[in-house]
Amino acid sequence: MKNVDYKLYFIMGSINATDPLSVLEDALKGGITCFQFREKGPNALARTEKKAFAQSCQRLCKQYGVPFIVNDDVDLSIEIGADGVHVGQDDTDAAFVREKIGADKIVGVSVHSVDEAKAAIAAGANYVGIGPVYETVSKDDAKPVAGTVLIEKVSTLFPELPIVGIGGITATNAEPVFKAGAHGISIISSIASAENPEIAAKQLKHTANQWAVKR
Ligand code: TZP
Repeated sequence: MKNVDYKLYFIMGSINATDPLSVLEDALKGGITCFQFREKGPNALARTEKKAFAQSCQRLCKQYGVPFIVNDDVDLSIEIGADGVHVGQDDTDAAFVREKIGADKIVGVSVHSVDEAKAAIAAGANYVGIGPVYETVSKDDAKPVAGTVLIEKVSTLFPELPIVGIGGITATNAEPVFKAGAHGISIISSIASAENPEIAAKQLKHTANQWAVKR
């Protein structure tokens, strides 16, 4: 799992769509390159239901050859053999995640400062998420809108570190995110809430292909 393509990184949980599995399949058909299973919030699934839903998402991702990353739940990721784990600053410690899931899995960390990016690298992160770039409707406790300044700083300091921008990103506002140095864009609503998620993903992929720097 070393050469992961983070260009179009879709994130979704059961609360983000009325028919989440069909949205995921449409997103996969539309060309997403990475998927994060993010089962969070007051109405999120738990225990056996969460595991069953995760496995259904994982099966679809496997079918399309797309990495399947679990948000925060290290035990679930190990239990089902996920490709990696993504953690925020208030979640499980990234170094602990790395130790538990092993060197060949993906560890992603959300960061909000250069120091947090440095700490993520030291903990063994494969990529960092930076945002919210724009206003988001998908995270109640999101930090204030940050624009692309931190993406630019972190990509200048650590040119080898894959960065994904997150928060309110659409096909029409993604260009500055790539121009700031991001390898990819992380998306919930502009795919999950789209009238046609497959077309939405295709449009985002087209934009990403246009602006992502060939590395
Ligand atoms: N972290 C920062 S913003 C955000 C997360 C999980 C939500 C992104 O969702 P959307 O709908 O693409 O703004």
